[in-house]
Amino acid sequence: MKEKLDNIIKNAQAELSKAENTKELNDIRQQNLGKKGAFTELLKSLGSLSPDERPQAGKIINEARMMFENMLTEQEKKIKSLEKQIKLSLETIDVTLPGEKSSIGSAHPLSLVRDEIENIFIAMGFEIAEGPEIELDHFNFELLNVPKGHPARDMQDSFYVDETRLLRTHTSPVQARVMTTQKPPIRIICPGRVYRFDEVDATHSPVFHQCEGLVVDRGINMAHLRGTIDVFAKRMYGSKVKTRFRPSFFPFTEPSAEVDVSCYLCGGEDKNCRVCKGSGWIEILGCGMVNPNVLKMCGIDPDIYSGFAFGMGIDRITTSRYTISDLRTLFENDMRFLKQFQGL
Ligand code: 2NL
Repeated sequence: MKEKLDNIIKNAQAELSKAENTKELNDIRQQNLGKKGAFTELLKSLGSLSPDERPQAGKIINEARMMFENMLTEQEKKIKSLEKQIKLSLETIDVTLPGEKSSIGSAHPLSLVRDEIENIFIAMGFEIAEGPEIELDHFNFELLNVPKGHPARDMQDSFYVDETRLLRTHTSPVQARVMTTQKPPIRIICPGRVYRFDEVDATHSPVFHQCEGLVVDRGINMAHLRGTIDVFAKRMYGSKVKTRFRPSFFPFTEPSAEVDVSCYLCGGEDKNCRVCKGSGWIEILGCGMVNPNVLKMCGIDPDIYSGFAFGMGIDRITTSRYTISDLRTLFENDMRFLKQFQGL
């Protein structure tokens, strides 16, 4: 018995030292401890011994088995660590390899034009004001002298969210909010997204962008409006351009005007000019003196204060500035289009 055990141990030791991976190790485990394993067979053979020999024999078999199990555990540790090392060496990361270059985006043409407009007015002492795109009809219409029943409030023209709220149809409500919460002097511009019920085509979109402006102080008159707009036009389109005011109508201003700038491309010289279509003038904005009713409704005394306001469409300025023939390209986010503005 002793001899048999010594043999098993010697054998196992030899096999274990040759084992190179977990599979081989498991085979050796099976060969010795499995159902037909060496130790199992020996334990079975105990039955053929006499009762007084059995305890002693069982004891040495178990001791030998424990020895085997210890050897197995030792070898298992070695193999596991070896296998781990191999796995790691295969997974090595070369930290000196150059990284993957992530492409830097570019400003959207609408943002480029908005920034240009903002910078011109900031230089004249204006501040930028912002407000919600879902607006109360109180700020969007009521305070701006557009009473219930006015055609602009029709469901056909505006996106209503419920009875009292809609997607703002202009950025004027931002200015109305400022007038109700701040004391003059007020000098602000309000760029932002606005919404009107419109079919989409090359020149119309239900989502578009505006920049409005508002000045309220003591003694503000039409000359201030004229001068401010003229400086804006010259900084935006070049120092050579002239501006002209034509009478117009807006419910929130009185008197009101539309402003044209002399053609920055042909100066009125080209009958076939693609920018001014040969007229020599390009309409750029609408404006006027803030209607005293509007001042009053916003909590400003029209006997003390007066103001001027203006509004322009950013989308149309953008399409003419960059010769974009279809407005829709501004909203499609096609990278082939947007990449052309990289670095501008
Ligand atoms: C246009 C014309 C305009 C205004 C906007 C305004 C705002 C307040 C009070 C008075 Cl809070 N007026 N805004 C005034 C005149 C014209 O926009 O053609 N926009 C694209």
